Amino acid sequence: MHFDTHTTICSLITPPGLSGVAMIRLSGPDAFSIINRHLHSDIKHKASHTISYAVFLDQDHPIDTVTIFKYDGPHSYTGQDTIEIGCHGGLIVPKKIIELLLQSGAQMAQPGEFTLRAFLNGKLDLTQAEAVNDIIHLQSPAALESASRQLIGSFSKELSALRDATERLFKYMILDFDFSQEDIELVPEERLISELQALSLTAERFIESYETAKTLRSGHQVLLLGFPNAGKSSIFNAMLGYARSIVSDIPGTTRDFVEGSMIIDGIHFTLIDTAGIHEQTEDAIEIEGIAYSKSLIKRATIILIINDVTCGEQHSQSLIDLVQKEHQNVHCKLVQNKCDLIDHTSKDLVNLYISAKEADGLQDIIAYLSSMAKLTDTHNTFLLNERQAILLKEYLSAIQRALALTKEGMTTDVLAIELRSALDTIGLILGTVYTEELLNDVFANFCIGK
Ligand SMILES: Nc1nc2c(ncn2[C@@H]2O[C@H](COP(=O)(O)OP(=O)(O)O)[C@@H](O)[C@H]2O)c(=O)[nH]1
Ligand SMILES: [Mg+2]
Repeated sequence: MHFDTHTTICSLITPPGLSGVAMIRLSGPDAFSIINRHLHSDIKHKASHTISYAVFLDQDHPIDTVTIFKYDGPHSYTGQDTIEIGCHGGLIVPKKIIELLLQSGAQMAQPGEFTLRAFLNGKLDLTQAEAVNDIIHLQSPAALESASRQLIGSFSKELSALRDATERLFKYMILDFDFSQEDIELVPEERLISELQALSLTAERFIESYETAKTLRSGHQVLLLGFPNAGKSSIFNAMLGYARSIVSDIPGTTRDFVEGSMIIDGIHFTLIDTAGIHEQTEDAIEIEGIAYSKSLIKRATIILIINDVTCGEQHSQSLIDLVQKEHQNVHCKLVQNKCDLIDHTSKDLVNLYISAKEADGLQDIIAYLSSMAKLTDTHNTFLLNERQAILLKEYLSAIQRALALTKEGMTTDVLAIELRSALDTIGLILGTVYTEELLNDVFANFCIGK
């Protein structure tokens, strides 16, 4: 990652390929002089935040008719002088324009570099920069509310409030220690305890929302698990409404796994069709598939155990036992399939009774998944990521250590050390304290042009 902001960088900011219009961004101290080399008129005289029509030139040769968006720094995304060129899309024109901008002194932007500059120039804090990437990669419509709240800075605001409260207490402790030589106690112990408890509660509330954020971010992984021939692939296909998997009556046809996506109640569900679990198989490829099924059990958030009801309702009990052994916290539902072949008078309310062949009961599976989607509170959640959650846990540990020390009657100078480290973790979340390594980690997942 380049931390030097003195260069002028450019890249395509829309997806490459056939499109009516493509956008190219050019940002940095020489943005205006570089674009000037390709226009008839001087862009420097144009007012900021205006759009003009122009012909983009290679020497005197016209390349394309374009629109030029001008932003004077610091009033731009990156905080630097910025030009956005709207040219015609396709494979040739945007590439040619970028080539010419590079020849005129621009450098190719690295993935995330525009947002890195926005961060370095104080336009965004680190949680907002992370939200930019989140918004681009969202899979669940229900996650948009949390991501956009983070983008406009609501999460930063709450974190800053937590930081300010921690800092106030920290300053009291320093003062208190100075006065303690004169036997004056500035902060009574009960007040200290109640303030530390309040900080700890706020941090706990944030950390709790991480679990919800994980679901919002990645959706649910729904594993279809069952013995060969139980009808997993048939259910998978019926649910996705189109044939993605090979359906056959030879046991063990699905050798690998196939994924399909669906959105239910705003939450993204990845449906995973696996190879059947069949311990006696001689077939090496299938054995590999089985080992993979076991590893998929660990990754799943929901497991549908597909049972061929003609083999008996209890036929898949060993699979339920296996799931419970491998992954205790997973939501697991038994689906009795091939109900068209039996007279199922013994239907109960806990299991699902369906026929993939006759597409009967599929709505019950969808209703079950929908009930899982509704467990996710989409309105009161920040889209915490793993980095933020880890740092918040460190914050919480420091506050809890301070709390324990207070109860042991430790002097405030010792408590202040814990509060100092708590403050540092919030600084790392917001990016007021950072290292190049931290920024590399955060921006490594960005796409080019962002
Ligand atoms: N009668 C009936 N046959 C089914 C049903 N579901 C699947 N099958 C049949 O059972 C066989 C195995 O299905 P498949 O989906 O490949 O099973 P998998 O090995 O679990 O993926 C195929 O011949 C399907 O047509 C069902 O609900 N009723
Ligand atoms: Mg199959």
